[in-house]
Parts: sequence; structure tokens; C-alpha cells
Amino acid sequence: MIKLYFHPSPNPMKIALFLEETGLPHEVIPVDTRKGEQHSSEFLKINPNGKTPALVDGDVVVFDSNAIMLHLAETSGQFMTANDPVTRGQMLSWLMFIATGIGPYSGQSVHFQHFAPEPKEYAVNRYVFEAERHYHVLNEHLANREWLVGDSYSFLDMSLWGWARMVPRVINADAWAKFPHVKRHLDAINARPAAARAVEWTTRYTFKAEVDADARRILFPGNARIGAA
Ligand SMILES: N[C@@H](CCC(=O)N[C@@H](CS)C(=O)NCC(=O)O)C(=O)O
Repeated sequence: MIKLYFHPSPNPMKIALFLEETGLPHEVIPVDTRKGEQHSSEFLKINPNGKTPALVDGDVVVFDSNAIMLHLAETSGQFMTANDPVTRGQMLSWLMFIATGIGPYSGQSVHFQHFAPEPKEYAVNRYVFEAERHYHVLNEHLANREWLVGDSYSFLDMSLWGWARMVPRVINADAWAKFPHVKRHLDAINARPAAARAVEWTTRYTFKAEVDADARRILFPGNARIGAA
């Protein structure tokens, strides 16, 4: 059975959605990243990068959320895009756009706005700008198409959902006015019963809620180099 190492954060949430959409049998293993469980020697054997999500599927170990999404879509044959070369090119492009653009810029935008010490104006400006630029690219792409690639809902749409549902925190409370097509795409996924079930995962398990001094030392170890809290 699939074992999913999970924390209710944007990257693991996309796997929760895929598992809810498909009903694939799975076991959830909570990893409390604010308590440092991602750095245990047992977990590092599964994900040497020490982050959630990670997945064990029989003999197959996969880490990094978008790699996991591709693995699950390919091996289950569900929510996969068409296999012709043109569609495959689009699938790989948008998957990497999410993995290397949407995810990192959204994550850093949240970090610098909500967690970084001052002075941070330059970093906040850079990451919020780049996050907005990525959602603008998506907004243009979705202006005249329902789903990211092909004519139907796929694992790519679910991969985007993990971060898209956080846009007001990534950018600001008014951000949706700038990205109506991304919002329409998000609303369409949120209306699916599987999305409501995936959101229930955020309260099903008990995780440390506070980002206190201990959690900050665990999550932002680089701060020690500059004596920042
Ligand atoms: N590229 C990775 C990023 C994973 C990641 O940053 N996960 C966060 C939760 S969204 C995490 O585990 N953070 C804990 C930490 O950085 O120690 C992916 O897409 O899975």
C-alpha cells in the first residue's frame, strides 16, 4: 500500500487531493515539520532533502511533490494527460513551471512577507513580484482554456491547486482581482467533493500550530549564521 509522509502544507496537499480523487489505497504518516520530524534519520532515508511530501509505493520511493504527482498519474493511469508528443511537451513544461516557478516563488513570497526579519524590503519586493508574474503567466494561459493541459482535469491541475489555494497569503488579500482565470480554475477544483475531503486532512491530524522560536530554528536553520531569530 502507498505510504504518504504528510504535513498539511501546500506541497503535500496536492498529493492529498490526488489520493482523494482516485481513492487509491494509502496510509498517511504525519511528519510534524515544526517539531523537526523531517530531520529524523528514518525520514531522511526516504527523503534526503528532509521535506514533505514523500511517498513509498512498494519498492518505489519518490520525494518532491511534483515527482510524486507524475509517478501517481503514470502508475495509476488516472488523471494523466494524453501521451502524444505535443501534449507530453506541454505536460512536462507546465509541470516544471509549477515545480520550479509557482512552488519556490510562492514559498519565498510567504517566507519573506510573514517570517523574515528586517530589513526585507528588497526580498519581499523581488519574491512577491516574481510570484505575481508567475500567476500572471498562468492567468493568460487559462484565459481561453478550462484546464492546464488538454481538455480535461488532470494531475497538473491538482499540482497547481496546492499553492493556488494560498494566493491571498502568497500575494495579498486583493490578489484574486488580478487573476480571474486562475480563480475560476481554483473554484472549479474546490467545487469537487475530493477537494473538500482533501481539505479535511488539514484538521484530521494533530500538528504543532505555532511557529515559535524552536520551530523557527528547525524550519530556518540558516538564520543561525546571521544571529537572526
Ligand atoms: N520541492 C519540494 C518542496 C517541499 C517543501 O518545501 N515542503 C515543505 C512543506 S510545503 C516542508 O516540508 N518544509 C519543512 C522544512 O523546510 O523543513 C516539493 O515540491 O515537494
